[in-house]
Formats: sequence, structure tokens, C-alpha cells
Amino acid sequence: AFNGTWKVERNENYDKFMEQMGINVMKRKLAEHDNLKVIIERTGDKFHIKESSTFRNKDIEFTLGVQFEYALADGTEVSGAWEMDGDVLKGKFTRKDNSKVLTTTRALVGGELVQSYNYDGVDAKRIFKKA
Ligand code: MYR
Repeated sequence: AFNGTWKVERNENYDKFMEQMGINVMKRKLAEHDNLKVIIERTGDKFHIKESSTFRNKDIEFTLGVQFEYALADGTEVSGAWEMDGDVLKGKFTRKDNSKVLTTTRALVGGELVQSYNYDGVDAKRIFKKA
């Protein structure tokens, strides 16, 4: 049910979250309006995600429960994995530069895709609508 093309529609507390991540105000302003689009294709335990935004286009492939490496749009490198918990995707990623943990979830709520983020005590959400 995650399959499809999702366009970010609104953010909640994303600026504070990015600030906690150490991202400077210039980049935060741009990132708040990055027009993020994710195309999700799930086949069994495998996910193929096409990410596009004003920053970049990126193809990501992962298998549930299997660690992989990912670089955030600002270059910050993390490694971690996604797992399914009921209908919710739960991700746990560790920054390579400071070993701090970023957790994230994806869930379908009322036809929207809600992605939550937590880093170092700060929570945020990005809410996507199906294109
Ligand atoms: C994916 O499933 O889309 C790829 C793996 C995602 C890893 C963790 C994503 C955290 C993104 C946080 C962005 C905030 C920038 C400060």
C-alpha cells in the first residue's frame, strides 16, 4: 500500500529537526521547500525508492531488516535499516560522523503518507499526498 508516487505537502517541526541535525539556516530554508517526491515500489521484502527534490535525484534499494548506507541531501552519511511493524515501516539509522541515532517511520494515515523523524530528542513530520 506504500506503492505509488508521493509528493510532500506539509512539514511539522521540520526546521527545528534540521537545526538539531546541525543544518545551517540557509540550507534549512531551502530544504523546507524542496518539493520532495518519492516513488515507492515494494516487492515482497524489497523496496525500490526513487527520491527527487530540488537538491537531487537518487535511487535507493533496500531489503527489510538489512542494513544499508544512505547519504542525506546535505551529505551526512548514515547506515541502518527499515523493518515492518504491523502496517508501519520503522527505520533506525546511525550517523557515521557522530554515532547518534535517527529514527524514522512511514505510515499511511487517512490516505496520506506520514513520515516521522526523531533525532536527539526532536520530532518532526513530513506529510505526503499521492500524486
Ligand atoms: C528511504 O527509505 O527513503 C531511504 C532511507 C532513509 C534513511 C533515513 C532518512 C532520514 C532523512 C532525514 C532527512 C532530514 C535532513 C536533515
